[in-house]
Amino acid sequence: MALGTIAFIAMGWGEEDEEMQEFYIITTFITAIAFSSYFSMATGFGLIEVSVSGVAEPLEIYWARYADWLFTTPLLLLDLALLAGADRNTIATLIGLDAAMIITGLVGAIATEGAASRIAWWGISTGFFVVLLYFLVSSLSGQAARQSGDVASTFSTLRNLVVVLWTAYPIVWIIGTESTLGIIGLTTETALFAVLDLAAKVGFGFILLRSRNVLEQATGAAQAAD
Ligand code: RET
Repeated sequence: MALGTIAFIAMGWGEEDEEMQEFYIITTFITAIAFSSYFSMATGFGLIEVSVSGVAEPLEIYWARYADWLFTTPLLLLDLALLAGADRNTIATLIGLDAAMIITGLVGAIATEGAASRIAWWGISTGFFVVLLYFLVSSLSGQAARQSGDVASTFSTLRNLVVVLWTAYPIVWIIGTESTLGIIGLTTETALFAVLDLAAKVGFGFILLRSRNVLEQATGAAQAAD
């Protein structure tokens, strides 16, 4: 995450156009926030023990993930929305659904009332997620289709990446230790989240920022719409 942050700063260095700068600033913050979150988890600050009624062993919960996701997932959506030239209402709806998804997911992770209530919170969070995906593939994709060919095609690549990678998160959660099902252990779960986070943030950032031409066209289109 630190290397990604440095790379994105370097890629945006010397960019004079304010609208173009937005993409670099947003993407740099995404990995910088994740770096801080991983540092807190690596040093033990980001970890708590949660005793769940009816479950013998206390669960080890990395709450710092949720703090990271609460800020970084809206920023990822904002990057996508700016690329699509989306209107304010679409952006606000996506970010609202996303925040609801992460906050209810956090509640599920720290709930102590029993395994069933934790899984119920997972269900609520997944409900928000499904509606979020619906807006991504309907409204947002519809708005992106009005952009130039290159922008629309980068948008589709990134949108597909988001749909596939983000869908893995609730699956890892439910088969992992948070749900108390523990089909996979904490080490495997931690490794999976790390790989997903790297792909969804650093991989996403490189695809978005690799073509100056695409960003220029996207911001030009945004100006015309204004
Ligand atoms: C949780 C809890 C259970 C239900 C759902 C979840 C979704 C999480 C997602 C996270 C995405 C994170 C990203 C991070 C950084 O790159 C919170 C696991 C639906 C979609 C993309």
